[in-house]
Amino acid sequence: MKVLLISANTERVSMVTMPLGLGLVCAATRSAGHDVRFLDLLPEADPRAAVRRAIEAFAPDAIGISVRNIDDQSEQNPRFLLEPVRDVVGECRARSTAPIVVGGAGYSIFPREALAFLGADIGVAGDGEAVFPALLERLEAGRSVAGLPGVHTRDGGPAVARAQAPHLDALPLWDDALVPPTGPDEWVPVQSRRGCPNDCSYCSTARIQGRTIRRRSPRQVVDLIGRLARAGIDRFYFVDNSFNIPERHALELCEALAALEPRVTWRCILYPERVRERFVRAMAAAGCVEVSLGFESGAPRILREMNKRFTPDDVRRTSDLLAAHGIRRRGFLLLGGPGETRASVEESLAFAQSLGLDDLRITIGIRIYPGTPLAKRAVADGVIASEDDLLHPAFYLAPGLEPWIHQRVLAGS
Ligand code: B12
Repeated sequence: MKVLLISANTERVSMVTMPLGLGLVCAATRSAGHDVRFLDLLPEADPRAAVRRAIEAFAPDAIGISVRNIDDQSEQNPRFLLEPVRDVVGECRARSTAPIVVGGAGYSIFPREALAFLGADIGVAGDGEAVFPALLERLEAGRSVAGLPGVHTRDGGPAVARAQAPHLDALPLWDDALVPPTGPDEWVPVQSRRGCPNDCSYCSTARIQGRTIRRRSPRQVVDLIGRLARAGIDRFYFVDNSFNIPERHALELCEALAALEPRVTWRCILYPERVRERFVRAMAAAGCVEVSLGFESGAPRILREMNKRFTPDDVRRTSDLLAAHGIRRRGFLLLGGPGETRASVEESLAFAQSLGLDDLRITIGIRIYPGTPLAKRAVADGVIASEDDLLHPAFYLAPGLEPWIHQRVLAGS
C-alpha cells in the first residue's frame, strides 16, 4: 500500500521535539513492505498546503497522523492544540478518500473523544509499531479492523484497551525519515523504556504507555546513539519517563555510553527517589549534562497528596549530588493541587529557592486527565462535572489561592 505518515505537531514550546514515535511506526510500516512517505509539519510555513502537495504527489491508499499534544497545559492561557490537527485531517479528507488513522501520546489519553473531535476513521491507543501494519493488512484485504489491540473506530472501542509490546527489542529503533534538528537547543530523542509504575495522582502516562516498565536492551540503544554520533549528532534526550527506574538498566546504559567514541552529551528526567552517589557519578561519566527534576512540591503533605514516593530531603540530596558532579538541574514545581494552601506554596517556593537550581519552571494549576485520582478529586470538589470528558483542558486549582498565587509566583521569579 502507499502510506502517507504525517506528524501534525507544530509546537515549539519548551523545546523543538522530533516525531520519534511516528518515525518508529514508519520503520515498522516499511518493514512490512509498504511504500511510505513521511511528512513532518513542524518546519512547514503552511501545513495545510504541505499536506495538499504530499497527497497530490503521492496519492496514498492510507494516511496515518501522529497526535502528540492535546494542549499546552497552561491554566492561565490554555491553548487547545487539536484544532490545527483537525484542519490537517480535514485537508486529507478533502483531497483523498484514503482511510485516516490517528495515534500518538496525546491521542492515547483520549482515544474515543479525540477520534470524534478530529473526524478521523480509526485511532490507535498505545504503541503503534505492531498494530499499524496489522491494521493496514486488514484494510488492504477489505477486512474489519475491529478487535486489534488499542484500535478504536467510530463504531466502537477496542477489545484490548491499549497496544503494548511486552519488550522493545523486537521493535524498530530509528528511521532515516527522522531529520535530526541542528539548532542550539535541540536534542535528539532516544527511548530505552516505556511504561511508568509511579502512579503520580495527576499523571496521564499510564494511559499512554501502561504501568509496567518495558525495556530495550541498553546495547541496542547505545549502538543507535553511536551510529548517530558518528554521523555528527552529539546531543540526546532520553524520553524515558524516569531515567533511573529501574536503576540497574540505567547503570548499564551509563556504562556503555561512557565507553562510546565519539562522546555524546545527554539530558534525562529523574525521579528523585533513592538516587545514589555511585549512580550520579556514572551518569556524569556517561555524558549527562542536564537533569529534569519534576519534584513538583517542597511540602511533604502535598508530595503525599500527589502520591510521590520521595520527600524534600530526597530531592535535596539528589539535587546536591547532581550539582557536585557538574550536572545542570532543571527543577519543576506544580502548584495549586489538592490541599495546597498559601503556606504550602510558600514552603515550596522557599524549598526550590534553597536548592540553587540552574533553572526552575513553575506551573500553576494541574491539568486534569481522565481516570486519574486527581480527576476523582476534582469531581468530588465540584471543579469538574463527572461527565466532563476533559479533552478540552480543565485544571485543578485549590480554592483560596487565586488571584494571590499568580502575583506571588510572578514576584518570586
Ligand atoms: C519526553 C517528553 C517531553 C520532552 C521532549 C524531549 C524531546 N527531545 O523530544 C519535553 C520535556 C521537552 C516535553 C515537552 C512538552 N511536552 Co511532553 N512528553 C514527553 C513524554 C514523557 C514522552 C514523549 C516521547 O518522546 N515518547 C516516545 C515515542 C517513541 O512515543 P510516542 O510519541 O508516544 O509514539 C508511540 C505511540 O504513541 C504511537 N504513535 C505515535 N504516532 C502515531 C501515529 C499513528 C498513525 C499511530 C497508529 C501510532 C502512533 O506509536 C509510537 C511508537 O510506539 C510524554 C509522556 C509519555 N509518556 O508519552 C510527554 C507528553 C507527550 N508531553 C506533553 C506535553 C503537554 C508537553 C508540552 C506541551 C509541555 C509544555 N507546556 O512545555 C511540551 C511540548 C513540546 C513540543 N514542542 O511539542 C503531554 C501531551 C498531552 C497533552 N496534554 O497535550 C504528554 C503526553 C505528557 C502528559 N502530560 O500527559 N515533553
